[in-house]
This record gives sequence, C-alpha cells and structure tokens, in this order.
Amino acid sequence: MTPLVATTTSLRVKDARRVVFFTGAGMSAAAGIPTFRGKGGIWKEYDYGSYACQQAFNRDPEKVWEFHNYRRGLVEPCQPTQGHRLIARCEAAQPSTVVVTQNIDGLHQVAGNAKVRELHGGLWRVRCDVCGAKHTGRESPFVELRCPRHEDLPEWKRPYWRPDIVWFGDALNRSVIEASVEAISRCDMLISIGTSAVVYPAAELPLIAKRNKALLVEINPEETPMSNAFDVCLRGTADAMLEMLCEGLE
Ligand code: BJW
Repeated sequence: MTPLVATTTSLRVKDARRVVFFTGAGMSAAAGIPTFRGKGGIWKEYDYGSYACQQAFNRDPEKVWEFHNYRRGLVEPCQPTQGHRLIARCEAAQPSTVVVTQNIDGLHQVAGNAKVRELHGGLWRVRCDVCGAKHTGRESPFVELRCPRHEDLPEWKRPYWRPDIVWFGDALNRSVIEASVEAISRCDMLISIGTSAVVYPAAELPLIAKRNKALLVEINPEETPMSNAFDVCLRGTADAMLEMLCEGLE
C-alpha cells in the first residue's frame, strides 16, 4: 500500500500502547549537529574510508582520533532539542517506550530517556581492543590516546584507545541488536525520525514492526528509499512533527 504523505495527522502517540522511536542524524540537526549525508553532511567533507572504518584506524589511528575529537568538539556544547524532550516525556508517561537510535551523540539520554539502544555505539565511550578495558567520559578533546593498562610496554608500543563507534564494516553489538529487535517486535507504533535509511542493517529494522502489524510513521522532510514501507510519511522537521504527534501526553 502506498503511504499517506502529509504534513499533518490526527495520529497521537498517547493512543499507542508501545512506541518505538527509531532515530537518525536528522533528529539532532536542530541541536546543531551536522548530518552525514545531504547538504552540509559530514561525508561531503570527510571521506569515510579515511576516518570511519577499522582499516583507517589501523593505518593511522592519530588521524582518525583527530576526526573523532573534531566530532566531540562539535557535539559537546549541544543541548537536546524540543523533539528530544518530547520523546523523553513520552517515556515518562508511557514507560514501555524505547528509543532505538543510530546516533552516537547521547542527546536522548541527556533529555531523560533511560531505554536507549545505541545501534552505532557512543561518542563518549572508548575501548581497548587488546585488554578489553572501557572508559566513558566527556573529555573534549580526548588526549590520553593510549590505554594506560599496558605499563609493561614502552609508551610508543601501548595500544591506542578506540572510539566505541560502529564503523563501516564493523558488526553491530549483538546484545544491542537483540534488545532493539525485541522492542521493535513488540511495539504497536514505530516512529522513524531523521534517517536517510541507507545504512544497513539499521535501515531494515522498521520492517520487523511492519511484519507485526504495527503502525509505521516516518518523519523526514525528504523521501527516503524506505518511505514506501511506512503507513504515514510526515514531511516536516523532527521538532515540528513530534510536537504534533505528542500532543495530549500527560
Ligand atoms: C531531518 C532533519 C530534521 C535533516 N528533521 N529529519 C546491505 C546492503 C548494502 C550494504 C550493506 C548491507 N549490510 C551491510 C552493509 C555495509 C554497510 C552499509 O550499510 N553500507 C551502505 C552505506 C551501502 N553497513 C555496515 O558496514 C554496518 N555493519 C555491518 O553491517 O556489519 C556486517 C557487514 C559488513 C560489511 C558487509 C556486510 C555485512 C555498520 C554501519 C555503521 C555506520 N556507522 C556510521 C558512523 C560513522 C562514524 C562516525 O560517526 O564517526 O553511523 S555511518 C553514519 O550513517 C552513522 C549514522 O548512524 C548512519 C546513518 O545515518 P543517518 O542517521 O541516516 O543520517 P543521514 O545523514 O544519512 O540522514 C539524515 C536524514 O535526516 C536525511 O534523510 C535528512 O533528510 C533528514 N533530516 N534535517 C528530520 N530537522
């Protein structure tokens, strides 16, 4: 069935029992965080093969860290938008609400959502792939680039911390995928917000909700390759469309 394409709807989140918000970079655009694709997108300026894959990190970890610190610097002063706050209000009113996000900026958590599944990792986490150590902190820039646990090694031989981000070619974290699939399978309304729906496997996750007869709503000013799978496509910004969908929440 072709979707209803509109700028207004009488659908309301308060009328659903279990809602999943499925978010991408457009969710945080109004916070001042650039998206990846399209006008002003990060991949226009930075080639992901040089900055966002394990091979690039193996080749030149300091160059990848420079890019990563640039991203930390961009995100660090940004605050959740009205849209993030409305999604947090939805979880407060309906605790079964889950956020499945491709974003690494952590803004859903800052806004107050507790159930956030980060498909592509987190900007503020680093890990050591040699000893398994993990560190979370909002240092910006992050300057101690080598894992301190390897005191037996001379400084120049110690392994680098690696941003805990899912780069191209990386497998997604299994427990995060499982928790996301579980939430999506059980929801009766899935609202996809601000994703170009070109990165897999994330792009196809909303289809799981469709198989289970949930109502699928897409919020995006632009059409996406997945738009036809949705029941309703709201052509507007995340903040404006969420203001409408979340009307009447306690
Ligand atoms: C607004 C708005 C406003 C603007 N309001 N909206 C199957 C088929 C083909 C390829 C593959 C496949 N399976 C796997 C692959 C390979 C690859 C892939 O998908 N490639 C495609 C690009 C072709 N996938 C992977 O490698 C994944 N791993 C994997 O599958 O492992 C197994 C495997 C590997 C290899 C082969 C086969 C299997 C991992 C993907 C990791 C993605 N990582 C990144 C992070 C990069 C690093 C960093 O951040 O430093 O995640 S890439 C980047 O894209 C980031 C995002 O989370 C992700 C999605 O982007 P998103 O959120 O959709 O943003 P944009 O910018 O694309 O779109 C913004 C949208 O917002 C636009 O539509 C605007 O219109 C809209 N918008 N303002 C509402 N105010």
